[in-house]
Amino acid sequence: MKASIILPTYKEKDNIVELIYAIFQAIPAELTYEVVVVDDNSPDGTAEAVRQHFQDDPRVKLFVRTRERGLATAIRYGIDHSDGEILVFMDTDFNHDPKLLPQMIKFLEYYDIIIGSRFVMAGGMEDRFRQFSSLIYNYAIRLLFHTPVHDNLSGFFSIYRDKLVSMNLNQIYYGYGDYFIRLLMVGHKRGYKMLEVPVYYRLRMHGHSKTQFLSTFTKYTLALLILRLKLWTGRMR
Ligand SMILES: Nc1nc2c(ncn2[C@@H]2O[C@H](COP(=O)(O)OP(=O)(O)O)[C@@H](O)[C@H]2O)c(=O)[nH]1
Ligand SMILES: [Mg+2]
Repeated sequence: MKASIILPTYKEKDNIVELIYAIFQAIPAELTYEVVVVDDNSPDGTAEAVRQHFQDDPRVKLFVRTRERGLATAIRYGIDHSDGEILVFMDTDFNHDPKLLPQMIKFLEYYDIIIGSRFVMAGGMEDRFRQFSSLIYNYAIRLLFHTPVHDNLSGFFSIYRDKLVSMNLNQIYYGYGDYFIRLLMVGHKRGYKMLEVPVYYRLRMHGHSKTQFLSTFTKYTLALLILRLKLWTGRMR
């Protein structure tokens, strides 16, 4: 069994190399894996940093997209250009702790999707404002969709490739982090068993968040309403 760790990057020059080494450290020795970086031609030289350190390392694949930019389509690109039977998706700013990788892979024996979650016991965020706003937003999502998932905005998750690609990915992978809400709701509708493991987001050490509060809030809310309609009318399954 092989795992592909998919890492979308935009302006993560000072995080990505350290993160990849941390992933090497964290992954169980007996597992075959690849690290797939999908960089959207970051102007800070993220791709160059990856090349410098891992050019000759067969475990690391680097893709640089020049025609398109966007988190969800970058992740989709990573799915299409990787070959592990197990897929794990992570942010590259150390919000998503690589030490959780063994659990996220192991528990797939028992569940369909493993989610790194801030809102189950021992999870959380050093940034208290974002923790609070995400918590409230997740309550709204749970009310609107009757889903039991506590962190629908996580984006840190693992799944078997065949279970993911059996979904209609074109209906899911567009926009920003809202793709994850769509993915979970389709999974929930299909009866996928999900497990949330606690993750604690430390503050970003390097680089900047690409999320702007007000515009993200508006975009996600619109995305949620459209998703609600599509699920009601049976246009998403
Ligand atoms: N390839 C790619 N990655 C992106 C893009 N926007 C954000 N990312 C990556 O997505 C992850 C989450 O982004 P981040 O800025 O930390 O957003 P936040 O976690 O919502 O504050 C990080 O690994 C970013 O480098 C993008 O347009 N293209
Ligand atoms: Mg982040």
